[in-house]
Amino acid sequence: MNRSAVPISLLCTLAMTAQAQTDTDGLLKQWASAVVTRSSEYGADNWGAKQVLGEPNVMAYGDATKAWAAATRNGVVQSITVSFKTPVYASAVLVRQVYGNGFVRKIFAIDTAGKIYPVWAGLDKTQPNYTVNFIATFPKTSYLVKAVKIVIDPDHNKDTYEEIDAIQLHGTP
Ligand SMILES: [Ca+2]
Repeated sequence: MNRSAVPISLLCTLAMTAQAQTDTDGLLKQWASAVVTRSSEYGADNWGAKQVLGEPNVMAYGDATKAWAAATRNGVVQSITVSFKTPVYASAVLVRQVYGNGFVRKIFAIDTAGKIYPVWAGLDKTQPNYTVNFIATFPKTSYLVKAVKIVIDPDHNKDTYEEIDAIQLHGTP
């Protein structure tokens, strides 16, 4: 087909599937599609948990209405749990940090039956002043992952909220 003759209907299909992409090695990368639960949120709309859904839309470091922020700046451990359209054998989780960077402490994977597994814990060395796609990798799960829970340290930066713009799950269907 002549490249200039790609039908509009196909272009629309491509646009609609931008939420997920598959590498040549079969690795599916999906942005979060629904909020399962969250410990708290600063607002129902701006800074709400739903702001982590879909593709990144915060392009500058700093306090961002289009990112999730907890209700309190410091003092209470916070978490957010999001689900994905296609269950996968997961090998990594991307957490896009846009304020107070360096705050991810634990990640849990949740299988299609709702069972929760710890998959990552450690030192998040993400630096501030830039938006950063922090990627936590782990051995590929033996079970299909439907959702992930991200636990953050709200005291990582006492002067800021710790804010997440987007969450992506990597794995093979
Ligand atoms: Ca803080």
